[in-house]
Amino acid sequence: MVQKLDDDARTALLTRFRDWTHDPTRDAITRRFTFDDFAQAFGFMTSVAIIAEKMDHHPEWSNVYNRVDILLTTHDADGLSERDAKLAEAIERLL
Ligand code: HBI
Repeated sequence: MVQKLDDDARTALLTRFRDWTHDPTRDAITRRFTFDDFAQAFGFMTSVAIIAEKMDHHPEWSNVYNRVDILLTTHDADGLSERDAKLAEAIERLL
């Protein structure tokens, strides 16, 4: 069973992922990605989708033209877990 991060681990995650915003109501991290056009945005989403499937950990996200808004949280833990850090790390590597 995946465990929710304790306060120290959460602080460390929020420090590491400075470009993401903590959503305390969901205990999640969110970030907006903006691309040159829809094709670039959708290509990014395709890459993230493949990574998410491999990790069996999936984002909550929305896309409007060249913008992709991603929210990461672990439903099974009802908050942030190490899986969210791993997926955020993998997403940042795509940039
Ligand atoms: N993705 N964000 C997120 N949180 C989960 O708890 C989660 C998931 N993807 C798949 C998954 N859990 C499976 O392990 C469970 O649906 C069985």
